[in-house]
Amino acid sequence: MLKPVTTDIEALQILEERLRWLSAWTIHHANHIRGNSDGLKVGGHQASCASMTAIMAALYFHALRPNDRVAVKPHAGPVLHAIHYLLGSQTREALENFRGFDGAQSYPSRTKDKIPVDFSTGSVGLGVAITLFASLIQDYLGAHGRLENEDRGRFVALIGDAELDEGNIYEAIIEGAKHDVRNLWWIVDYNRQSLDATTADRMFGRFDEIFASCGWRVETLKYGKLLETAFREDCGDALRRWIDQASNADYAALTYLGGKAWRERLLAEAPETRSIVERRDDAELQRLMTNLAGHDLETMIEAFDRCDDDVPTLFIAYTIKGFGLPFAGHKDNHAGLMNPTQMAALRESMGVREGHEWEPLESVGDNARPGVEAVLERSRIAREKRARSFGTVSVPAIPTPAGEEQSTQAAFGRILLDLAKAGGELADRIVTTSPDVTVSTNLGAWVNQRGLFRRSELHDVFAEAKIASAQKWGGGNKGQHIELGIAESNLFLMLAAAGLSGDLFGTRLFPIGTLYDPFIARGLDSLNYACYQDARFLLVATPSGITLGPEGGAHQSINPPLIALGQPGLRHYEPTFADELAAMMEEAFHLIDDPMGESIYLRLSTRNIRQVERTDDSWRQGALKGGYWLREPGRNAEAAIVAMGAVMPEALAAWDELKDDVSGLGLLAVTSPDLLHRGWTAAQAARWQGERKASHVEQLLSRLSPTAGLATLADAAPASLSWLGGVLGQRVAPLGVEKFGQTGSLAELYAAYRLGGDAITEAVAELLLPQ
Ligand SMILES: Cc1ncc(C[n+]2csc(CCOP(=O)(O)OP(=O)(O)O)c2C)c(N)n1
Ligand SMILES: [Mg+2]
Repeated sequence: MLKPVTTDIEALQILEERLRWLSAWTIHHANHIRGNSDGLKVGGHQASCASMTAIMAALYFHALRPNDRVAVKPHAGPVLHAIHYLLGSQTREALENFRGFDGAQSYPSRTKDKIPVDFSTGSVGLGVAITLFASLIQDYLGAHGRLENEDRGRFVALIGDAELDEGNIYEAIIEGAKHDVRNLWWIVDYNRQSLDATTADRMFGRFDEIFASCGWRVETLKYGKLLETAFREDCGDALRRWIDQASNADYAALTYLGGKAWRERLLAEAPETRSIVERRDDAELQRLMTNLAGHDLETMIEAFDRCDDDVPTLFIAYTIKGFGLPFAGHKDNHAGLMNPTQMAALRESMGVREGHEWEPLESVGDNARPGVEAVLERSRIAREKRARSFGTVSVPAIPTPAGEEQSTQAAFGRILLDLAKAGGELADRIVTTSPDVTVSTNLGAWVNQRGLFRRSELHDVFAEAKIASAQKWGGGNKGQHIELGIAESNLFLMLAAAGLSGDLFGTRLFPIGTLYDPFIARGLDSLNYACYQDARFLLVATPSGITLGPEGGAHQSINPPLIALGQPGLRHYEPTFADELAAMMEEAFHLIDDPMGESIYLRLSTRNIRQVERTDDSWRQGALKGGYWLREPGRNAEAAIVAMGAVMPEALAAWDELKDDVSGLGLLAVTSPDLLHRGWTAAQAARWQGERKASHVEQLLSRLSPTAGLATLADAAPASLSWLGGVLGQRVAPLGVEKFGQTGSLAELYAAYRLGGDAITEAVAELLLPQ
C-alpha cells in the first residue's frame, strides 16, 4: 500500500464538514445571494451533495493515489469544487459564479471547468461506465508497452443509487467481464432516493448479485461505528433487525422527522430496543439512526484500505440524502434548496461566522489546523491537473486503393489493410473496435494483420483445426482490435475512453470504431457524451441508406446526416469515391492528433461505384472543406444538381442527360453538409467582426446565378441538403428519403423513393419553370 493508514480521522471529520458547508453555501450563494438577471431558476443539489461528502472526503483526502481517475456523480459537482477549493486549485470567483457564465459548471466538465476533471458527467450512468472502458484502455496501453506499471491507476466512479437503473451500466459490466477488467472502484451513494421519490425496495439485495455474477467483489457498507456499537448493547440485535426490515420510504421519512419520531416508531415496532432508545435523547437518537456507513469516515476508510488489490469492486455505501441538512430524508429534497433562515441556522451550527462563509478553513480551531493542513497537503499531490497531451505522430499520405469500381466501405477496409501491412507509428497507434460487426464493416483484413486484443493468448481453434476461413483471428496482448458484444453504447464509451488516452495516460491512440449507420441512434447519448468531453476518434458507419437495398428498412439509415449536422465535436464526411475517402481518412488522423481538432464520422456505402477520372488534385481541398464542383457550372448558370455519397452515379447520369438542354448545368458533389453549414454560419459571424471572407459554400454557390435552382439529392433525409437554398436565397427542389426503407433492387428503390434519373429530371424541370 502506498498510503499510510494514519489518516487523522478527526481532521477528516473536519474536512467532511467543510465540504458539506462549502457545497451547500456555493449553491445557496448562486440562488439567493448572487444577482439574477433573467429570473431563471438557478438550482443545484444540496441534498445530493450532503449525501456524499463523507465518501468523497475519505476518497480524496485518504484513498486516492496520483494515477487514480474519478467520475463524480453529476449532482455532487459542488463537492468536487469544494475539494479543489480546499486544495487550493479552485478559485473563490469560480465558486461565486457557480452555474454562471464561465463559472464552476453545474456538473463536472472536463472541458469547461478549470479544476482537473477526469471524466465529465451529467447524463447519469455514462460517467460510471466510461471508467470501465478507461481501465481496459489502461490494460491495452500497458500490454503494448506504452504505460509503465507505476503509472497505472484505479478508475473510480461515484454513483447515485438511482443511476443503477441505467441499462448502459449492465452492458458495460458484461463487456468488462469478458475482458477481465481490473482496477475499478464503483462507489454507490446508496441513499435510496432518486429525483422523484424513494427507490424500489424490491431491488434491495439484487444489485450486488448482478455485480457478483460479473466477477465483482461487492462491499456492502451499511452501518457506521455508532450503530455497530449500539448493536452490541443489550437487545442490539433487535435494533439491527428492525433497521434491516425497514422500507426505504419509512427510513427516509423517519430521518426527516427526527429523534422523536424514531423513538415512537422503535418503541411501537421493536419494544425490545427500549433500553437503547431510552439511553439517548432525541438528538442522539437521530445521530445514531442516521449513522450509516457512508457517513462514517472510519468505516469508509477501513473499506477502502481493505480493497487495495486490483479486483473490480462495488462499494454500496448506505447514506442519507441531505445528511445533516434540514430536509434530510424528505422525498422532495432532490432539487430542494435551503431557505436563508435554514442556511443561517446551518451556518451557526457549524460555527461559521457571518461574512466568513468562503474562508476555506473557517471554524477550524488552532489545535486542529496543523492536522487538517497536513491532510490537505498530502492530498494535493494526488490531484494536480495535468496538461493535455496530444501526440506528435506523423501521419503518412494515405494512398487511394486501386480499382475502377469500388465501394467506399471496401476501400475503407483496403486502406486499413495497407496501413497494417506498411506499419509505422500511426498504424501501431491505431486501435479498432466494433460491436460484433467487425467483418461486415470490412475491418476483417485489418484484424487478420493486427490481431485481437486479449489479456491472455487466444488460440484460433478454427485455424488450428485447418478449417478454411477468411478470418484468421489470433488474439493476444499485442492485438490492436478490441472486439465488443452487440451494444452500441459500449462502442461509443470505448471510443470515448480510447479517445481520451492522451489526457488520461499521456499517450494518444487513434481509435477507429465501426458500426451500422442506423445503429448510431442506439448509442447516441454515449456518442454525444464522447464528443462532449472532446474525446478523439474516427467513427465509420457502414453501410448506410436505402442503397443497402436487399437488407431492407430495419438496416437502412435515413437521418444520421441530420444527427451529424447537429452534433458538436463530430465532423461528418460522406465520400462517393475512394480517393475522397483516402483524403478524409488522412484528414481524420490529423484532426484526432490536433489540439484544435475533433472527431470524424464517415458515412460509407457498399455500392460499387465507377471511380471518376481526375485531371488534377484540385477537387481534394474542396472535398475536405465539404464540397466541390464535380461538373463545373457555366457562368451564371440557372441550375445545378447537388448530390452526396452513394447516389452520385444517378446525379452524374442525369447531368449527362440534361447538360445539353440546361445551359451551364453544374454538378456539385457535397462531401460534408456539416462542414458547409458550419463554414456558412462562421463566415456570417466573422463578417460582424469586420472580416469579409465568403465561406466555402458561399463561394461554391455564387458560381451560379442568384436566381438559380438547386436539385439536391441524398440517400438520407432531404433536409440534409435542402438548407443550401438559404445560403444565397436560391430555390431548391430537395430529393431524399422521407419514409422508412424496404427491400428491393437499387433501380426499384431509387424509383420508388425518387432518387433516380427521372426524379432528378423532374426536380430540375420544376426549378426552371417560370415562377
Ligand atoms: C440520463 C439522465 N436522465 C435523467 C437525468 C435527471 N436526473 C438527474 S439526477 C436524477 C436522479 C438521481 O438520483 P440518484 O442517482 O439516486 O442520485 P442522488 O440521490 O444521489 O441525488 C435524475 C433522474 C439525468 N441527469 N440523466
Ligand atoms: Mg439516490
